[in-house]
Amino acid sequence: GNTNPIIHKATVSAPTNIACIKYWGKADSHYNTPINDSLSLTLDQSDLRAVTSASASLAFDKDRLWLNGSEEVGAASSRRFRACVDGVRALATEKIDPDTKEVIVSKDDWKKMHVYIASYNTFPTAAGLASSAAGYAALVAALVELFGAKESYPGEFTAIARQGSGSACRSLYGGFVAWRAGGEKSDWSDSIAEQVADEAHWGEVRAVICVVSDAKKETSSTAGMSTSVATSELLAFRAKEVVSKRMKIIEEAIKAKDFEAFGKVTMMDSNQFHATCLDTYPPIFYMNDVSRSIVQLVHRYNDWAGEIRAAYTFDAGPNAVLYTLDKHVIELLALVLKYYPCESEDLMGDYVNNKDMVSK
Ligand code: 2P0
Repeated sequence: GNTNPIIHKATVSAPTNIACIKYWGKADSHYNTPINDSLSLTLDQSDLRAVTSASASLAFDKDRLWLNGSEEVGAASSRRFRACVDGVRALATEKIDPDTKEVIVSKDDWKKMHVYIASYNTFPTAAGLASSAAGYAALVAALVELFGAKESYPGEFTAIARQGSGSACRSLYGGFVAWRAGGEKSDWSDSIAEQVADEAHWGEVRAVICVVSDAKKETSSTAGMSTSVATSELLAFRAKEVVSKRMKIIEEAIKAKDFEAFGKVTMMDSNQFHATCLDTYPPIFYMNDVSRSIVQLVHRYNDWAGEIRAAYTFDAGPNAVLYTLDKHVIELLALVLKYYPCESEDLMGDYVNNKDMVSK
Protein backbone atom coordinates (compact mmCIF):
# COMPACT_ATOMS: atom_id res chain seq x y z
CA GLY A 1 0.00 0.00 0.00
CA ASN A 2 0.92 3.68 -0.03
CA THR A 3 2.62 3.48 3.31
CA ASN A 4 5.18 0.95 2.12
CA PRO A 5 8.38 2.53 3.42
CA ILE A 6 10.88 0.69 1.22
CA ILE A 7 13.36 3.05 -0.44
CA HIS A 8 14.86 1.88 -3.72
CA LYS A 9 18.18 3.49 -4.52
CA ALA A 10 20.91 3.58 -7.18
CA THR A 11 24.15 5.60 -7.29
CA VAL A 12 26.00 6.20 -10.55
CA SER A 13 28.70 8.59 -11.70
CA ALA A 14 29.25 10.12 -15.13
CA PRO A 15 32.25 12.02 -16.49
CA THR A 16 32.24 15.28 -18.36
CA ASN A 17 33.05 15.43 -22.06
CA ILE A 18 34.93 18.03 -24.08
CA ALA A 19 33.76 18.69 -27.62
CA CYS A 20 36.15 18.79 -30.58
CA ILE A 21 33.34 19.65 -33.00
CA LYS A 22 31.11 22.06 -31.12
CA TYR A 23 27.39 22.11 -30.47
CA TRP A 24 26.16 25.69 -30.62
CA GLY A 25 22.59 26.52 -31.56
CA LYS A 26 19.26 24.79 -31.07
CA ALA A 27 17.03 23.61 -33.91
CA ASP A 28 14.11 22.96 -31.55
CA SER A 29 14.07 24.43 -28.07
CA HIS A 30 11.31 22.14 -26.80
CA TYR A 31 13.12 18.90 -27.70
CA ASN A 32 16.50 20.59 -27.11
CA THR A 33 17.99 19.50 -30.40
CA PRO A 34 20.97 21.05 -32.18
CA ILE A 35 21.42 22.73 -35.55
CA ASN A 36 24.51 20.61 -36.24
CA ASP A 37 26.22 17.36 -35.29
CA SER A 38 28.97 17.48 -32.66
CA LEU A 39 31.70 15.16 -31.42
CA SER A 40 33.51 14.90 -28.11
CA LEU A 41 35.83 12.82 -26.00
CA THR A 42 34.46 11.57 -22.70
CA LEU A 43 37.03 12.16 -19.94
CA ASP A 44 36.34 8.88 -18.22
CA GLN A 45 39.67 8.63 -16.42
CA SER A 46 39.44 12.08 -14.89
CA ASP A 47 37.94 13.36 -11.68
CA LEU A 48 35.65 15.71 -13.60
CA ARG A 49 32.49 13.79 -12.74
CA ALA A 50 29.07 14.04 -11.29
CA VAL A 51 27.96 11.39 -8.81
CA THR A 52 24.22 11.00 -8.48
CA SER A 53 22.02 8.96 -6.18
CA ALA A 54 18.45 8.42 -7.25
CA SER A 55 15.92 7.03 -4.76
CA ALA A 56 12.28 6.17 -5.19
CA SER A 57 9.70 5.30 -2.58
CA LEU A 58 5.97 5.26 -2.01
CA ALA A 59 6.82 7.05 1.24
CA PHE A 60 8.09 10.18 -0.56
CA ASP A 61 5.38 12.81 -1.00
CA LYS A 62 7.05 14.85 -3.77
CA ASP A 63 10.10 14.85 -6.04
CA ARG A 64 13.14 16.61 -4.54
CA LEU A 65 16.62 17.49 -5.78
CA TRP A 66 19.84 18.30 -3.91
CA LEU A 67 22.97 19.63 -5.61
CA ASN A 68 26.23 19.42 -3.69
CA GLY A 69 24.29 19.01 -0.44
CA SER A 70 21.79 21.85 -0.71
CA GLU A 71 18.24 21.42 -1.87
CA GLU A 72 17.26 23.14 -5.12
CA VAL A 73 13.74 24.15 -4.24
CA GLY A 74 11.46 24.07 -7.29
CA ALA A 75 14.10 22.45 -9.51
CA ALA A 76 12.21 19.16 -9.49
CA SER A 77 9.46 20.79 -11.55
CA SER A 78 11.81 22.25 -14.18
CA ARG A 79 11.25 20.98 -17.72
CA ARG A 80 14.80 19.60 -18.02
CA PHE A 81 14.51 17.59 -14.80
CA ARG A 82 10.98 16.37 -15.60
CA ALA A 83 12.01 15.24 -19.09
CA CYS A 84 14.73 13.05 -17.57
CA VAL A 85 12.72 11.57 -14.68
CA ASP A 86 9.54 10.98 -16.66
CA GLY A 87 11.46 9.88 -19.75
CA VAL A 88 13.43 7.17 -17.96
CA ARG A 89 10.51 6.11 -15.76
CA ALA A 90 8.42 5.43 -18.88
CA LEU A 91 11.01 2.76 -19.75
CA ALA A 92 11.00 1.14 -16.29
CA THR A 93 10.84 -2.63 -15.91
CA GLU A 94 9.45 -4.51 -12.96
CA LYS A 95 11.90 -5.28 -10.17
CA ILE A 96 12.17 -8.94 -9.29
CA ASP A 97 13.63 -10.50 -6.18
CA PRO A 98 16.60 -12.56 -7.43
CA ASP A 99 16.01 -15.30 -4.84
CA THR A 100 12.23 -15.68 -4.60
CA LYS A 101 11.55 -14.47 -8.19
CA GLU A 102 8.73 -12.42 -6.69
CA VAL A 103 7.84 -9.05 -8.23
CA ILE A 104 8.97 -6.44 -5.69
CA VAL A 105 8.01 -3.37 -7.72
CA SER A 106 5.64 -3.45 -10.67
CA LYS A 107 5.77 -0.93 -13.52
CA ASP A 108 2.67 0.70 -12.05
CA ASP A 109 4.31 0.94 -8.62
CA TRP A 110 7.24 2.87 -10.14
CA LYS A 111 4.77 5.37 -11.57
CA LYS A 112 3.24 5.96 -8.14
CA MET A 113 6.59 6.73 -6.48
CA HIS A 114 8.29 10.07 -6.05
CA VAL A 115 12.03 10.41 -6.43
CA TYR A 116 14.75 12.01 -4.35
CA ILE A 117 17.88 12.93 -6.32
CA ALA A 118 21.20 13.93 -4.74
CA SER A 119 24.04 14.94 -7.04
CA TYR A 120 27.62 15.96 -6.32
CA ASN A 121 30.34 17.25 -8.57
CA THR A 122 33.75 15.82 -7.78
CA PHE A 123 35.33 19.03 -9.04
CA PRO A 124 34.54 22.64 -8.09
CA THR A 125 31.43 23.57 -10.09
CA ALA A 126 32.57 27.18 -10.35
CA ALA A 127 35.25 26.20 -12.85
CA GLY A 128 32.42 25.40 -15.23
CA LEU A 129 34.05 22.17 -16.32
CA ALA A 130 32.04 19.33 -14.86
CA SER A 131 28.67 21.03 -14.92
CA SER A 132 25.60 20.22 -16.96
CA ALA A 133 26.98 17.47 -19.23
CA ALA A 134 28.17 15.26 -16.38
CA GLY A 135 25.23 16.25 -14.18
CA TYR A 136 22.41 15.26 -16.51
CA ALA A 137 24.28 12.19 -17.77
CA ALA A 138 24.68 10.99 -14.17
CA LEU A 139 21.02 11.78 -13.46
CA VAL A 140 19.83 9.71 -16.42
CA ALA A 141 22.28 6.87 -15.69
CA ALA A 142 21.19 6.73 -12.03
CA LEU A 143 17.51 6.69 -13.02
CA VAL A 144 18.17 3.92 -15.56
CA GLU A 145 19.75 1.85 -12.81
CA LEU A 146 17.02 2.68 -10.29
CA PHE A 147 14.09 1.83 -12.59
CA GLY A 148 15.85 -1.01 -14.42
CA ALA A 149 14.94 0.91 -17.58
CA LYS A 150 15.33 -0.65 -21.03
CA GLU A 151 15.68 1.29 -24.28
CA SER A 152 13.04 0.69 -26.95
CA TYR A 153 15.62 1.74 -29.59
CA PRO A 154 19.42 2.22 -29.42
CA GLY A 155 20.34 5.67 -28.13
CA GLU A 156 16.98 6.33 -26.45
CA PHE A 157 18.65 7.11 -23.10
CA THR A 158 20.88 9.67 -24.83
CA ALA A 159 17.77 11.29 -26.34
CA ILE A 160 16.43 11.65 -22.80
CA ALA A 161 19.72 13.06 -21.42
CA ARG A 162 19.79 15.52 -24.34
CA GLN A 163 16.55 17.03 -23.02
CA GLY A 164 18.33 17.68 -19.71
CA SER A 165 21.29 19.33 -21.41
CA GLY A 166 22.40 18.89 -24.99
CA SER A 167 26.01 18.05 -24.25
CA ALA A 168 24.92 15.49 -21.61
CA CYS A 169 23.85 12.99 -24.28
CA ARG A 170 27.52 12.54 -25.24
CA SER A 171 28.60 11.68 -21.66
CA LEU A 172 26.54 8.48 -21.54
CA TYR A 173 29.18 6.72 -23.63
CA GLY A 174 32.94 6.52 -23.18
CA GLY A 175 35.59 7.25 -25.78
CA PHE A 176 34.79 9.39 -28.82
CA VAL A 177 31.11 10.14 -29.14
CA ALA A 178 29.11 11.82 -31.90
CA TRP A 179 25.79 13.51 -31.34
CA ARG A 180 23.77 13.21 -34.56
CA ALA A 181 21.56 16.26 -34.91
CA GLY A 182 18.63 14.25 -36.31
CA GLY A 183 15.44 15.86 -37.54
CA GLU A 184 14.13 13.24 -39.96
CA LYS A 185 11.69 12.06 -37.27
CA SER A 186 9.06 14.54 -36.13
CA ASP A 187 9.60 13.67 -32.45
CA TRP A 188 13.39 14.11 -32.81
CA SER A 189 13.96 10.52 -31.61
CA ASP A 190 16.86 10.44 -34.10
CA SER A 191 18.73 13.21 -32.26
CA ILE A 192 20.94 10.79 -30.33
CA ALA A 193 24.53 10.20 -29.32
CA GLU A 194 26.51 7.31 -30.74
CA GLN A 195 29.95 5.97 -29.92
CA VAL A 196 32.47 6.53 -32.75
CA ALA A 197 35.34 4.72 -31.01
CA ASP A 198 35.44 3.20 -27.55
CA GLU A 199 37.77 4.23 -24.72
CA ALA A 200 40.29 1.49 -25.58
CA HIS A 201 40.65 2.43 -29.26
CA TRP A 202 42.91 5.50 -28.90
CA GLY A 203 43.82 5.43 -25.22
CA GLU A 204 46.96 7.51 -25.84
CA VAL A 205 44.90 10.70 -26.15
CA ARG A 206 45.14 12.90 -23.05
CA ALA A 207 43.34 16.05 -21.97
CA VAL A 208 45.28 18.72 -20.08
CA ILE A 209 42.84 21.16 -18.53
CA CYS A 210 44.13 24.67 -17.94
CA VAL A 211 41.91 26.59 -15.54
CA VAL A 212 42.29 30.19 -16.66
CA SER A 213 39.47 31.39 -14.45
CA ASP A 214 37.11 29.59 -12.13
CA ALA A 215 34.62 32.47 -12.13
CA LYS A 216 31.09 31.65 -13.21
CA LYS A 217 30.59 32.42 -16.90
CA GLU A 218 28.76 35.61 -17.82
CA THR A 219 26.58 34.28 -20.66
CA SER A 220 24.84 30.94 -20.14
CA SER A 221 25.12 28.53 -23.06
CA THR A 222 21.36 28.36 -23.54
CA ALA A 223 20.96 32.15 -23.72
CA GLY A 224 24.14 32.62 -25.75
CA MET A 225 23.27 30.10 -28.43
CA SER A 226 19.75 31.47 -28.75
CA THR A 227 21.15 34.95 -29.52
CA SER A 228 23.66 33.39 -31.92
CA VAL A 229 20.95 31.52 -33.84
CA ALA A 230 18.91 34.72 -34.06
CA THR A 231 21.73 36.99 -35.25
CA SER A 232 24.81 35.20 -36.63
CA GLU A 233 24.90 34.48 -40.35
CA LEU A 234 28.26 32.81 -39.78
CA LEU A 235 26.60 30.30 -37.45
CA ALA A 236 23.97 29.46 -40.10
CA PHE A 237 26.73 28.98 -42.69
CA ARG A 238 28.73 26.82 -40.29
CA ALA A 239 25.75 24.54 -39.56
CA LYS A 240 24.83 24.22 -43.24
CA GLU A 241 28.22 24.02 -44.94
CA VAL A 242 31.05 23.33 -42.52
CA VAL A 243 30.24 20.90 -39.73
CA SER A 244 29.29 17.84 -41.80
CA LYS A 245 32.66 18.00 -43.61
CA ARG A 246 34.48 18.31 -40.31
CA MET A 247 32.56 15.38 -38.81
CA LYS A 248 33.82 13.18 -41.65
CA ILE A 249 37.39 14.44 -41.23
CA ILE A 250 37.47 13.92 -37.47
CA GLU A 251 35.78 10.51 -37.52
CA GLU A 252 38.33 9.31 -40.06
CA ALA A 253 41.17 10.83 -38.04
CA ILE A 254 39.95 9.05 -34.90
CA LYS A 255 39.62 5.72 -36.69
CA ALA A 256 43.12 6.09 -38.17
CA LYS A 257 44.56 7.53 -34.89
CA ASP A 258 45.82 10.46 -36.96
CA PHE A 259 46.61 13.14 -34.36
CA GLU A 260 47.71 15.65 -37.01
CA ALA A 261 44.28 15.65 -38.67
CA PHE A 262 42.43 15.31 -35.35
CA GLY A 263 44.29 18.22 -33.75
CA LYS A 264 43.95 20.55 -36.72
CA VAL A 265 40.19 20.15 -37.12
CA THR A 266 39.71 20.40 -33.34
CA MET A 267 41.54 23.75 -33.18
CA MET A 268 39.79 25.08 -36.28
CA ASP A 269 36.40 24.16 -34.90
CA SER A 270 37.08 25.82 -31.55
CA ASN A 271 38.17 28.93 -33.43
CA GLN A 272 35.06 28.90 -35.60
CA PHE A 273 32.77 28.44 -32.61
CA HIS A 274 34.34 31.51 -30.95
CA ALA A 275 34.12 33.38 -34.25
CA THR A 276 30.36 32.74 -34.28
CA CYS A 277 30.25 34.13 -30.75
CA LEU A 278 31.99 37.28 -31.97
CA ASP A 279 29.57 37.35 -34.93
CA THR A 280 26.62 37.20 -32.52
CA TYR A 281 24.94 40.56 -31.94
CA PRO A 282 25.62 41.77 -29.31
CA PRO A 283 28.86 39.76 -29.36
CA ILE A 284 29.73 37.11 -26.78
CA PHE A 285 33.31 36.92 -25.48
CA TYR A 286 34.18 33.64 -23.81
CA MET A 287 37.94 33.62 -24.41
CA ASN A 288 40.14 36.21 -22.70
CA ASP A 289 43.74 37.42 -23.15
CA VAL A 290 45.14 34.43 -21.29
CA SER A 291 43.07 32.06 -23.45
CA ARG A 292 44.45 33.70 -26.58
CA SER A 293 48.01 33.51 -25.29
CA ILE A 294 47.51 29.75 -24.83
CA VAL A 295 46.39 29.53 -28.47
CA GLN A 296 49.61 31.24 -29.53
CA LEU A 297 51.74 29.06 -27.28
CA VAL A 298 50.23 25.88 -28.75
CA HIS A 299 50.85 27.07 -32.30
CA ARG A 300 54.45 28.00 -31.48
CA TYR A 301 54.96 24.61 -29.84
CA ASN A 302 53.57 22.75 -32.85
CA ASP A 303 55.65 24.89 -35.25
CA TRP A 304 58.78 24.13 -33.22
CA ALA A 305 57.96 20.40 -33.22
CA GLY A 306 57.20 20.39 -36.94
CA GLU A 307 53.97 18.48 -36.22
CA ILE A 308 50.81 18.91 -34.21
CA ARG A 309 51.57 17.68 -30.70
CA ALA A 310 48.88 19.65 -28.87
CA ALA A 311 45.44 20.92 -29.86
CA TYR A 312 43.53 23.52 -27.85
CA THR A 313 39.80 23.76 -27.54
CA PHE A 314 37.68 26.29 -25.61
CA ASP A 315 34.03 26.02 -24.58
CA ALA A 316 31.70 28.65 -23.21
CA GLY A 317 34.40 30.12 -20.96
CA PRO A 318 38.10 31.07 -20.92
CA ASN A 319 39.50 27.69 -19.79
CA ALA A 320 41.66 25.75 -22.24
CA VAL A 321 41.54 22.02 -22.80
CA LEU A 322 44.67 20.79 -24.52
CA TYR A 323 44.45 17.46 -26.27
CA THR A 324 47.76 15.67 -26.72
CA LEU A 325 49.21 12.15 -26.83
CA ASP A 326 50.62 10.32 -23.84
CA LYS A 327 54.17 10.53 -25.21
CA HIS A 328 54.01 14.36 -25.28
CA VAL A 329 52.23 15.09 -22.00
CA ILE A 330 55.36 15.74 -19.93
CA GLU A 331 56.81 18.02 -22.62
CA LEU A 332 53.52 19.92 -22.91
CA LEU A 333 53.15 20.24 -19.13
CA ALA A 334 56.71 21.54 -18.84
CA LEU A 335 55.86 24.17 -21.43
CA VAL A 336 52.56 25.18 -19.83
CA LEU A 337 54.10 25.37 -16.35
CA LYS A 338 57.05 27.44 -17.62
CA TYR A 339 54.73 30.12 -19.04
CA TYR A 340 51.95 29.76 -16.48
CA PRO A 341 53.70 28.80 -13.25
CA CYS A 342 51.54 27.77 -10.33
CA GLU A 343 52.75 28.12 -6.77
CA SER A 344 51.23 25.35 -4.73
CA GLU A 345 50.46 22.39 -6.87
CA ASP A 346 52.76 19.52 -7.76
CA LEU A 347 51.24 18.91 -11.17
CA MET A 348 54.11 16.85 -12.54
CA GLY A 349 53.87 14.63 -9.48
CA ASP A 350 50.11 14.39 -9.89
CA TYR A 351 50.55 13.15 -13.44
CA VAL A 352 51.98 9.91 -12.10
CA ASN A 353 48.62 9.17 -10.49
CA ASN A 354 46.21 10.96 -12.80
CA LYS A 355 45.89 10.64 -16.51
CA ASP A 356 43.85 13.75 -17.16
CA MET A 357 45.56 16.84 -15.79
CA VAL A 358 44.16 19.91 -14.20
CA SER A 359 46.48 22.87 -14.28
CA LYS A 360 45.99 26.38 -12.93
C1 2P0 B 1 29.70 21.58 -26.68
N1 2P0 B 1 28.91 23.61 -25.48
O1 2P0 B 1 29.55 20.97 -27.75
C2 2P0 B 1 29.43 23.07 -26.70
C3 2P0 B 1 30.67 23.86 -26.99
C4 2P0 B 1 29.55 24.84 -25.13
C5 2P0 B 1 30.48 25.14 -26.22
O2 2P0 B 1 27.37 22.07 -25.24
O3 2P0 B 1 21.23 24.42 -23.44
O4 2P0 B 1 25.16 23.17 -21.66
O5 2P0 B 1 21.90 22.61 -21.88
O6 2P0 B 1 21.62 22.14 -24.32
O7 2P0 B 1 24.90 21.47 -23.50
C6 2P0 B 1 27.14 23.85 -23.81
O8 2P0 B 1 25.78 23.76 -24.00
O9 2P0 B 1 23.50 23.56 -23.51
C7 2P0 B 1 27.80 23.12 -24.89
P1 2P0 B 1 22.00 23.15 -23.27
P2 2P0 B 1 24.84 22.88 -23.07
O10 2P0 B 1 30.11 20.99 -25.65
